[in-house]
This record gives sequence, C-alpha cells and structure tokens, in this order.
Amino acid sequence: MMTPEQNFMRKIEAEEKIEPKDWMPEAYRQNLIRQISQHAHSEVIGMQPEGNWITRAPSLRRKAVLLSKVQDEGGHGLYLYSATETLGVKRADLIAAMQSGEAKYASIFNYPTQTWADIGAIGWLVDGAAIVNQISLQRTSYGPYSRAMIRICKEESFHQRQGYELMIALAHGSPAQKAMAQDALNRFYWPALMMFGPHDAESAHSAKSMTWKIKRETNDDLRQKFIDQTVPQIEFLGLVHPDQDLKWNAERGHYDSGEIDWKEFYNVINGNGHCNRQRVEHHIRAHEEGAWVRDAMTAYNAKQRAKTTEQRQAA
Ligand code: FAQ
Repeated sequence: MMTPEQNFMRKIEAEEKIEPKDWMPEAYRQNLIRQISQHAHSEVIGMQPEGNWITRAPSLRRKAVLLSKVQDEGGHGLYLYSATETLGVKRADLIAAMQSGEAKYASIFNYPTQTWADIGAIGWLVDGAAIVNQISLQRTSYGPYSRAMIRICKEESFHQRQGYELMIALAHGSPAQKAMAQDALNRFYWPALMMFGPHDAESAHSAKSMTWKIKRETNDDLRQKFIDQTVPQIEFLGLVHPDQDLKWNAERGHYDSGEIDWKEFYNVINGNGHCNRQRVEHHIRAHEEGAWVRDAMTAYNAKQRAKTTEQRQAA
C-alpha cells in the first residue's frame, strides 16, 4: 500500500495530471495558488498599458486588433482565476491580496507605454516572453493550469505576431518611425528578460516547483531560449540590439548576454516601479465601479435557483 504522498509522487513521475479532488501536499497546493493567481493578476493588470492606446490607435484595423487583444488578456485572467479557485480559494480573496500588495503580478506591467511603438514592442517581446514560459507550462503537473495554458498559448501566438507585424511596419517605415521602434525596443528589451524571474540560484520557489513539475524549465533556461530567438528577429527588423555584450558562444550553442539590472528588478517587484501605484489604483477603481455587475449577477443566480426549487416542488 502506498501512502497518499507516495501515490502523489508516483503520478508526478508518471506524468499523470493532478486533478482538483486528488490528494496533494499542502505546500504543493499553496505554491500553485501563489503562482497561478499571480499569473491571473498579471493578465488582468497587463490590460492597462495597452488599453492606454486603444483610443489613439492610428487606424481602424489597428484599433480593432488591439481592442480584441486586450479583451483576450482579460479572458486569460478569468481562466486562470477559475483554475486557482479549483484549489479551494475564493477569487475575492485573491483579488484583495493583489490590491493590498501582498500578491505580486508581472513586473513588466509597471512600465509606461509612451509611444505607439510600445504597443508593437509589448506584443512582440512581452507576449513573446510570456509564450516561451507558457509553452513550457502546458506540461505543468496540475490539470486545470495545464489546460488553461494550452488554450492561452493559442491566443498568445496571435498576440505575438500582431506585435511583430506592427514593429515591421514601423522599422521599415520613415526614419522617425524607425527611431520610434528602436526606442521601444531599447526600453522593453531588458524588462522583458526580467519576466523570467531571478537567476536560478536566487529563485526561492524553483527547486520545489521543478520537483513537483509545476515548472518544467528553469527561469534561466527559459530566458536563454527567449534571448536566442529574439536575435534574428531584431536583425530582420534592421534594429540595433540593446545588449552591447551579446555574443554568440559556439561552445554552448547559445548567445552570452549582458547582466540584467537586478536592482531595478527588485525595486519594481517590491512596488516601486514607474507605474505600480497607478496600476493598482486603477484596478481598485475599476473593481469598485463593477460591483453593481457582480451584485446583479449574484441576485439573478439566486432568483434562478429559487425558481428551479419552486418548479421542482410543484412537480
Ligand atoms: N515579476 O522563486 P521565483 C503575460 C517573484 S503573462 C513579478 O523565481 P517563481 C501575458 C515571484 O513571484 C506574464 N514578480 O518565483 C500578457 C516570487 O515572489 P513571491 C506572467 C516576480 O514563481 C502579455 C519571487 O519573485 N506570467 O505577460 C517576477 O518560481 C501582454 C521569487 O521568484 C506568469 O506569471 C516578475 N517578473 O518563478 C498579458 C507565468 N519574477 O511569490 C497582458 C507563470 C519573479 O515569493 C499583456 N509564472 N517574481 O512573493 C511563472 O512561470 C513563475 O511564477 C515566474 C517566477 C517564472 C514568473
């Protein structure tokens, strides 16, 4: 006879998914709640930097694409909150933790979107980095998270392409447009690398998350993939790579790169980035303004339930 813990590890090793009603160690559950809810918060807060440009998109086509992309991000947040709720937590508590600063969201969304080229850079680099991570998370050990990732990755690849297509238009446009594209690349490249988290040696959760197959690849390995795939994309755009120390390493078969500004990273994740306060304040305001929708839905559901009970009793 196996203990529940042994059976859990057997499933993990056999690549079987852990489902909501299965026995799981409390630390596994807590780690998933932390990671999936922070992922959900990132998707929802991530609507703000791009939402900032919907009214200023330069054409109807660009506006329709951006509007639909931002809506998709909201949808991703909803799948991920639902996946987190299967672990026995309430969405309202998760949102309260984000609003109070107790729970984090991706550092990248605390940078401002200053020009239209930033919208291209976000789709290309931010969604691009998110996909590298999320493709790996499609194989995560927790069933609901894995299934959410499969669905989200399909949409993210459209997001990445629309961003790159926008960058191509600018980089191959007038000198002023090309300069705008270069400036957006310069400002978003390093924060995109920070999305993968601290170096493996500094990563508090990685060891456990790798053993439990919550994470399938480490922060540094995923970051390296992104660095390698971005080099030919920058070349195709005809832009200058922002990393002066970037060098092909034939022995490793990868690019060596310059060091990330970790002081900036920790500053941003600890609440002191350019837009941290603004992002959370906006979320609180939008959440309060939407209270009537949640109340109306709760009242409607209660009425429907009462009606069904009445009909059953009458039958
Ligand atoms: N920003 O021990 P680790 C998107 C925190 S989706 C903020 O290495 P872990 C789509 C970390 O939470 C982007 N905090 O942590 C989109 C932990 O803090 P805690 C979101 C960060 O979990 C595009 C502490 O540092 N994607 O962009 C960051 O093992 C466009 C120690 O770090 C995901 O969330 C950071 N960059 O690895 C939407 C993917 N890095 O909890 C709209 C799922 C680290 O102890 C527009 N998440 N921290 O207080 C993951 O893969 C992992 O959670 C990592 C971090 C890799 C992010």
